[in-house]
Amino acid sequence: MRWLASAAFVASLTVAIAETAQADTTLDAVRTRGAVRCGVSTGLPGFAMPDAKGVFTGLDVDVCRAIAAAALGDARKVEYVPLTAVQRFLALQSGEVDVLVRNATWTLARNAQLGLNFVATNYYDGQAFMVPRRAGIHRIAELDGATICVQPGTSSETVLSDAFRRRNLRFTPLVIEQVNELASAYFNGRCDAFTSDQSQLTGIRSTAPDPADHVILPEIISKEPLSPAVRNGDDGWANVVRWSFFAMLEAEELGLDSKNIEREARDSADPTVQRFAGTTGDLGKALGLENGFAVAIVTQVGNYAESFERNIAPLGVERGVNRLWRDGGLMISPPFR
Ligand SMILES: N[C@@H](CCC(=O)N[C@@H](CS)C(=O)NCC(=O)O)C(=O)O
Repeated sequence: MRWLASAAFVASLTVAIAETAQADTTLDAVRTRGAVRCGVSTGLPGFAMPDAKGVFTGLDVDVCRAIAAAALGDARKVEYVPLTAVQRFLALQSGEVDVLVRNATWTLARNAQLGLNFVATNYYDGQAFMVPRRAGIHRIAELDGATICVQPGTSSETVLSDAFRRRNLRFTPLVIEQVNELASAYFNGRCDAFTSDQSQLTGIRSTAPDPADHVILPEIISKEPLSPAVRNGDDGWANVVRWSFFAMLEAEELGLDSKNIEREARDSADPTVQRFAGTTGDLGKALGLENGFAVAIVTQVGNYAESFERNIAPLGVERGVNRLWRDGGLMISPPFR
């Protein structure tokens, strides 16, 4: 019995030593590599979309860039790894990406069963339905018996079946993993409706031959707080990701943006701005970063409002609940002190 106990102890010690020898926090690995590996959507307007040259832009992409600005001083040092909904969590668990910023809903099961740490909601969304305008459908109740396009591996699948069961409605799902193929199936009339988070429907509608041919029904059937995620077990890295995003929110709240941040960092007499900019205190150092990490983020990426205006507003989506808390929205950064 004693021998067994000590053998188990030695075994666990060996594992612990081996892990320490690998050294490695995700931040160390990112520094050694010289780039942040960021898991993003394969192509979703507003959130993560490659242009003809393969250059990604979007609200989620800006979080990847903020992390790179914080960790490496350069927002361009990101390797984008496009992932479908089915692939995304495995890619994070296996270490293929350092962080997943892919309109992923923060849920209990993903947190606890998949071992993922959701760090901060960067967009509050909710699930909705898109239908062809000519179908003349105005309410979910009119979708009884419909064929519904939905991407596999998403919370949209479960929310859809719950919503229909609750209403005693029937439906046939049409599931296709690649979002562009799923969108074509819907645009070609293979399903009566497309369901996903409202912002994503707006993004997909913008790729229609004529976006005005499609309407998004006003009923919202779920809450979908979309959040960047990291693996459990590396709290230091979770903090880097979390505070990189919060820096974008805090900058907006403090009235700092990409145009005035350098001047304010130099001249401001406001102690809150000075601490945020790292000209006083050691907040960056506490995260294992440069004290000026927030300045790097705001200079290179901008504040949350700038990112929203650049990426989401062009789709015709309003700030709504994604306004700052002081403007009546849900977006709040904990204090930088
Ligand atoms: N927020 C939901 C849905 C996320 C999702 O994957 N939505 C689809 C919309 S159809 C998407 O973004 N697809 C983009 C892609 O596969 O690249 C979740 O976390 O499960």
